[in-house]
Amino acid sequence: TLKKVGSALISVFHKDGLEPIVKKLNALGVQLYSTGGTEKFIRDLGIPVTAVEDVTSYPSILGGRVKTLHPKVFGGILNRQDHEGDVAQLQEFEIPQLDIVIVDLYPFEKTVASGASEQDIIEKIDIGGISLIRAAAKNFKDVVCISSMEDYQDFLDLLNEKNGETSVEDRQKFATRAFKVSSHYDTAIFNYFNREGAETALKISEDKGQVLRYGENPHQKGYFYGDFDAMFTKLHGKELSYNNLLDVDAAVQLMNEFQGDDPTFAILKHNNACGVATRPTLAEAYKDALAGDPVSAFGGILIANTELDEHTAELIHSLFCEVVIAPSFSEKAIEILKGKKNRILLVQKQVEMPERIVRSCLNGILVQDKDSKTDQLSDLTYATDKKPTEQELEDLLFASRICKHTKSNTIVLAKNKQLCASGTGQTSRVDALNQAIHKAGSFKFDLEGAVMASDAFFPFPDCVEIAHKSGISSVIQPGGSIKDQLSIDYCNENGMSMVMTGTRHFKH
Ligand code: 93A
Repeated sequence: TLKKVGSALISVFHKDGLEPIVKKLNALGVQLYSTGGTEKFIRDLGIPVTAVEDVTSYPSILGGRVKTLHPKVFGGILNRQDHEGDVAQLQEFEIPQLDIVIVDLYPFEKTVASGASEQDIIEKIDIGGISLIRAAAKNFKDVVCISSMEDYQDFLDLLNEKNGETSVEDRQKFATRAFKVSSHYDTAIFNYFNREGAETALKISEDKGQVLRYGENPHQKGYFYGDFDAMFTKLHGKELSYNNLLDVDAAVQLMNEFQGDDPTFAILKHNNACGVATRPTLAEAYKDALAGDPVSAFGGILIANTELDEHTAELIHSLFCEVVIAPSFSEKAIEILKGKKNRILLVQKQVEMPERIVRSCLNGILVQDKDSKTDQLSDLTYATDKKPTEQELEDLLFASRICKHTKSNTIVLAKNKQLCASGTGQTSRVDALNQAIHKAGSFKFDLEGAVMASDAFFPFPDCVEIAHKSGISSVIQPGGSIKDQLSIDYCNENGMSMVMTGTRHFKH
């Protein structure tokens, strides 16, 4: 059921691209109605057009704010052509039937983006045009609705193709686009009005947060929102900075993986572990954690999973470090560590951390569940012919726990429950591995028999090849790459073992 068009109301902001349509409609004998500027544009083309004012017998008023908002216009669009009552009322009130509505709205978004004044922006909220679009689209059974200049060409093609006729499917397609235009338009207006709301969602009120000396850098303001005292008792030292707090967070999250283990000591810098070791005594654990990277340890954050004793305190004392965290400190240890005025000593009273992680993103926030999965022996599947030895298994799980708390992409190398080195926050996994191997070499680690943990799967077998050449004998990784088999084959051919955890531990 094709429908011939007989009349069109045209009211467009952008006149460019309109000329061929107007000419085509005129050639088809379509009666044109139009508003101020558009009417002039059409008339200047030498094409007959009727001003909307002549239909409504009303001038455009309020500086153009009301030009098409009139029952004679909307009656012409919204009437149902197969409805007796509607047809009769059209006659009664002398309302012209409108078969096509062509609108291109005031450019609201562009005006906002241009940095125009509020008054200019408000004036660009199209009322009449959006109403014409919604009315014509609602009545798509009878009316064609062209809702933006982007649709001019499609409409022209249709007019040419079907010689001015349209099917209800054609009209519904344009109506769908029209409601897309109107919803997008109103969303843009909402976003403009709600800009304060969006800002307040992130706004930091100085009275509620703890004012920090500064943010990540001295020229940035910084605040902490939380109950630090509920988690820690501060025994000594200067005020914690923004970066200290981030490091303390990273340290606590990491050491929570080692609760109940043998004495374990970790040293962190810039939120990543640069030394970790588990040993029969805390002093040994500290020594071997420090050996992991004595250079990075300078100015680091230190954390222990058991009471910090006098002997360990003596060893720590010669190191310049920002913060020392432990579940408790012996009297003697406190005395020793207080020997440096600024050194911050924290007793960690509470182990539990929130289950949700929040961070700012674009103009809002991102929220996610905490990564609370710690890889266990029972999670492992053995991918290679060769199985890891007991020692390797312990090291694999040790390395995987550190890996989980290191910035992605990361590779962690460990041996005898000591962190040998890691590659942190690299843009490729190979870079992370090479960084780790290089670091381990510079601190004289023998990687023969060391293990490698990866936070995510290996997309290619390159990492296991490089690892093998450095003496690494066993690998732990989530698995799940379509090319897993290539890495597994390489391990099999070269006497390496590999276990899969099934769990990725990205940390961005
Ligand atoms: O200010 S409006 O919201 N009031 C109206 O009644 C109205 N009718 C059409 N703006 C209105 N329009 C818009 O005017 C159209 O959406 C189009 O963008 C523009 C075309 O005006 P002119 O033909 O005078 O250039």
